[in-house]
Amino acid sequence: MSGETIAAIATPPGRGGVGVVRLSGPEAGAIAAAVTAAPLPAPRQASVRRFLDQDGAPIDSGLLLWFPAPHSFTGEAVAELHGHGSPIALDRLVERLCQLGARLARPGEFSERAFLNGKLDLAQAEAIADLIDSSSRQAASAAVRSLEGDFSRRVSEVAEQLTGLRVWIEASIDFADEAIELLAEGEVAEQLQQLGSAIDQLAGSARQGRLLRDGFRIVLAGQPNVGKSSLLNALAGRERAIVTHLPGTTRDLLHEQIVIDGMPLHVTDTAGLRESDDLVEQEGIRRAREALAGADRVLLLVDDASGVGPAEQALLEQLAQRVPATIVRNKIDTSGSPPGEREGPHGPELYLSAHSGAGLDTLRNHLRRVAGYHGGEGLFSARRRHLDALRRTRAALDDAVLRLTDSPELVAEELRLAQQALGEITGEVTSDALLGEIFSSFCIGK
Ligand SMILES: Nc1nc2c(ncn2[C@@H]2O[C@H](COP(=O)(O)OP(=O)(O)OP(=O)(O)O)[C@@H](O)[C@H]2O)c(=O)[nH]1
Ligand SMILES: [Mg+2]
Repeated sequence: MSGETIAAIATPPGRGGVGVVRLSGPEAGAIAAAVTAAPLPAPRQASVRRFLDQDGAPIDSGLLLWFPAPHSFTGEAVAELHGHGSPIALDRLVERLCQLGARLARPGEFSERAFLNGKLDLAQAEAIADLIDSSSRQAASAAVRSLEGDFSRRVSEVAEQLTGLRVWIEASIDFADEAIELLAEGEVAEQLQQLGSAIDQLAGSARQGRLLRDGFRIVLAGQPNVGKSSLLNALAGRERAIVTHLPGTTRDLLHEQIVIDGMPLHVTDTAGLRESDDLVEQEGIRRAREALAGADRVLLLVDDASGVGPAEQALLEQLAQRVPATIVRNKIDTSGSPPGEREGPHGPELYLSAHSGAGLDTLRNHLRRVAGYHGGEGLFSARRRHLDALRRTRAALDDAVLRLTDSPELVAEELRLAQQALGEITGEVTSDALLGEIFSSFCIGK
């Protein structure tokens, strides 16, 4: 537990009805009593107080809440000062608290202390940040579920099974000959397989959760004038991008966030790909190619009347190994093709019209499907870090299976690695670097 008392404004910057300042640490009670020049109120009961400057003049007035340790968010002594949402008054109040012995909190420091004091595990602490940053209702409820421990519980269940198996194998190492027989009997193999599928299930849910949190990145690409910007506007439901009949209208990358059934989608519109002498356009095309490389999926637009030509084929070949692509045949309102999804020589092709909106629903369903999104019900939020830990857990289990014919010591070692990787999710196993990385991305006052 830290000896320092920290202070920060907990409400968002700007003006509002109420502004909250939090204090946490051993001196929180003394500092709160000093700034109000009054005794502390009864624990967890709101009392009206004036918040005073060094001369005893009021900075603001409001409610004081007092949470003696360990019954607080951080597990330390905490005081909350609920004043008015005036940025000036709140700044002055924090300044005064620092004069009285507190110091400014670093980003995420309240949550970090809550984690270090065992009030939350790491996945729950991350879920607080994910709830605050969530960009759809489904993402918000998934984050709440993680915050309430749904994800951590499922991780712990698997971790317990893993511990059971480890104990058993490590105990049997002492009776070496029998241990090898035990391993060979197939029961261990079966348990390892069960654990493997439990991890796979967990990873499946976590992937959905990560999708809700981070979204799916699509890049619209194609030759000039095929209707990339028009499609961006149609998906966004507003005139986000400039559309003209002139080829080469879009130069810069344009980003737009849209939500399909709760799944956030980051859509990037790009400059039409062609040979150009124009310096600005050349740079736009360079950026377009860069954006393509970072996409989860590329929508390659063509005019339905012309279809896929050599330029598109060349691009598909370049992408082939790295980024999956869907061909979108736009402008069916002039070509006369019916809307919908049909299999073409280069994979699925979507027939639609950015103008009339025909076929847009098929596109939305297609995007849900290729993102692997099954709807937000019952999900918990998860991060890339969690998926990575699950992947390493799974790899160690696979290695353990390979070692079965080898030696029980090596099986035991792989299981230890598996458990360690799993423990990183909830924070049983952590490094200072990892904690620093996680909590520094939080905002101040959280
Ligand atoms: N008939 C018809 N015209 C379309 C459709 N979509 C786009 N257009 C027209 O095609 C022209 C080019 O549209 P944009 O959306 O600017 O095309 P772009 O691919 O963004 O073009 P660049 O930015 O130059 O690469 C405009 O005149 C649009 O009105 C469509 O579905 N049907
Ligand atoms: Mg454009």
